[in-house]
Amino acid sequence: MYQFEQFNPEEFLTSYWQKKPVLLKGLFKNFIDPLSADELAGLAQETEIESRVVQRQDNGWHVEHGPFEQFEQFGDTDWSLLVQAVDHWHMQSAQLLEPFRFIPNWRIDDLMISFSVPGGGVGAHVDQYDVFIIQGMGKRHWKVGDKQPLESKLPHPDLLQVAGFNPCIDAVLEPGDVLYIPPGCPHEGYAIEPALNYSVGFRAPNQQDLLSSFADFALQEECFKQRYQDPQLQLSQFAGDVTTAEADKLVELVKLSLKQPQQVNKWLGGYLTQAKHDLDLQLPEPSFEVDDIVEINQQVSTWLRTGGLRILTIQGQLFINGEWVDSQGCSDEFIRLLADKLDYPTAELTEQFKLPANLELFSALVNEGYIYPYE
Ligand code: AKG
Repeated sequence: MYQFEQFNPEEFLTSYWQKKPVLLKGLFKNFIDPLSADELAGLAQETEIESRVVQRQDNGWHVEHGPFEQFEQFGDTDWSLLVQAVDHWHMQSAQLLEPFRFIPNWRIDDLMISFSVPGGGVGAHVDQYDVFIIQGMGKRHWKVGDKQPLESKLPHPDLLQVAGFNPCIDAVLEPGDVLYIPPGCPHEGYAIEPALNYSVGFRAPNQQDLLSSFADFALQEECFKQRYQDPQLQLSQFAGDVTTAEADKLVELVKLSLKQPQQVNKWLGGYLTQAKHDLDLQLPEPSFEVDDIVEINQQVSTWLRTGGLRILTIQGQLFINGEWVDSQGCSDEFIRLLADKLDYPTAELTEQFKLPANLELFSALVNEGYIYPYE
């Protein structure tokens, strides 16, 4: 179980979150890596897991995408292996996200893990999202700047970097140190000795993301079909003109679709629970009957949510993995338990299973591979 040393989340949110970068020295005391460099390399062998190697060479930068069979070809210096969404595949690594849940679950995206040999790094760059970078094994020299005018560079088609920047943090990170970097702040890190780094990434959709997803929802659900009408149309002098009043009415029609809370919540719930990377669904074979669930609940100590699976509520409605889920008849505490926790202790479930609707929904989720028993 990972815990912060002396950290005040309220103070952090007020002073730093989305405002300025900060080095949180020794945020984890006696930090133990949840996996080894070899285990990370093993994950990078899998086709479902997104990975890449970024290498600095005399004549520029080289990027190669996984899966990787071996790494000898990259040599002893100047490269990093980066593996995306490790929390979906490696339970102990997923535990690293837990202390960051003072930020709502829907904002947390995934855990990217990098292994760097000395000199390894991805170069100076800017992210559009907040990130906490945890230093695991080894030491890495990091520089981070406040937002500033920056010149972009594309030394390789898959590598967007920025030219030199003025750092406000310039430090060698040791195991357990954490950097917080708001969106738009340039940063770069080079390993001094073989190093593991953990990037806790966040989601923050932009207008384009939201609008395109809302349009997809409208098409899929065949809703928002109200049409423009103008029974009071007046004669106009200019056949080629759209009047301000007409333009306002058209925009109003768009806004009207956003004023239907039931539909809007359904869209948002589906959108915000969509996984951006594959999930390692724990499908039981054959599927369980309700009675099996009760029996298993007596045999194990807890059940776990599949890594990276997103469960959220919006105004009491439950959404899981991009879908609205019918939770009629379930208790509020049970729904809160499902959405707020990532592990479900059997003692609490025994209590919740007294209500048949709770047990039925839980069984359905287990049979979807969303929740699985853990010793
Ligand atoms: C990031 O997550 O934005 C980073 O810069 C980390 C890259 C790395 O670990 O090499």
